[in-house]
Amino acid sequence: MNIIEKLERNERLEYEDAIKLYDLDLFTLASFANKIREEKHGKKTYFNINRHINPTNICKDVCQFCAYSASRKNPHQYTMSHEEILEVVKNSSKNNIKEVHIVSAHNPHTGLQWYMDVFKKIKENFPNIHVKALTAAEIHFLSTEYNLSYQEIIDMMVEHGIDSMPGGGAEIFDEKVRKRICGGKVTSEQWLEIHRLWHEKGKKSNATMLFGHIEDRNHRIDHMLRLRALQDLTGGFNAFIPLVYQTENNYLKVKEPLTGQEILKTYTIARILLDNIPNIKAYWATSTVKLALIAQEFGANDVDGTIEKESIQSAAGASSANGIAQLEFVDLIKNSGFIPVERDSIYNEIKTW
Ligand code: V47
Repeated sequence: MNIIEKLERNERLEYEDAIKLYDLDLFTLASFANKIREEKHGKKTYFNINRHINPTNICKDVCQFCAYSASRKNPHQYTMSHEEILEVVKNSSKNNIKEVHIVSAHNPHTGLQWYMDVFKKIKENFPNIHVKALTAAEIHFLSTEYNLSYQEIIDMMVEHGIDSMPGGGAEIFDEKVRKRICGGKVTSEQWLEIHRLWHEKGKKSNATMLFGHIEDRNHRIDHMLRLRALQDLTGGFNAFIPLVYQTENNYLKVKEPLTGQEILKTYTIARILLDNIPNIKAYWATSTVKLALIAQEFGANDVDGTIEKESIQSAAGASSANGIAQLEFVDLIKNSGFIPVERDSIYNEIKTW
């Protein structure tokens, strides 16, 4: 049976078939991806009202793609105090945020409690704000730095009020590529193991994939299939987020950035392959707002949040430093023919705009 017949029958594709998907033309892929999107979500597009906080940029690891961490390329080191972080949350709470998304570098100088206690303080002061924090890469760093098991760190996270985990640190799972772009930090197996343990606690998380650097199409397929395999076991991933690689101010030189067509193909393929992950997020900070809106026709049903302040991708050239206004977001989704639905962090619907 050829691949089109398998797609028509909605059959689950394994690696040997899946690597043929990129050879299909974009609109063939889109017709299948959009059908699945419409079956699952109709014309709804989810977004949330949130605030990103990146409390420190001092990092023990050196990822070649990173422009955010303090380094020769970015000499401005900073570490926020808990008071500063709480002040940010207080100000953002006036904008009706429902979530803080807190991700740091791997700072060996602060101590474990600096990482953990701030979550408790946020929960005590703002019990209704969802805390999405600590990537698997941070958990691995804290575990090795402070000689604790992943399980112990995860138990602490729950005790300190973390509600869900963001999907960062996944990059590309292929071991050879990973060694070149971020050798030394959490391995692919460890990333998956940490999310498995988090899901076993009954908690939800997201999964990302950084693409458009030195990986090839087959590495992306392999990445998605490893996520699908874990999701079969746990069901704990809410969303898959392909992050488009931003090229500036880092050590990884990429001659040809991805075309819009290749990015859209990747959304369609994610929607087709990840039959068990409900939401495909076109994270506007890396795709651009315009492409995120177009991606709604190519399998994506989520465009992430208002963000307010973004430091990781904007350091590498993305135009997301100041987030996006709530009402602008709503208008853009509406004007592109979709229904903007504000969601909470675990995809309960809050308001249809
Ligand atoms: O893991 C670093 C990426 C990630 C670059 O879970 C870069 O809802 C592009 O994971 N170009 C952190 N990306 C951000 C992240 C995230 C973002 C939004 C929502 C969620 C979620 C998670 O940022 C890192 C890394 O892959 N990153 N440098 C760059 N040059």
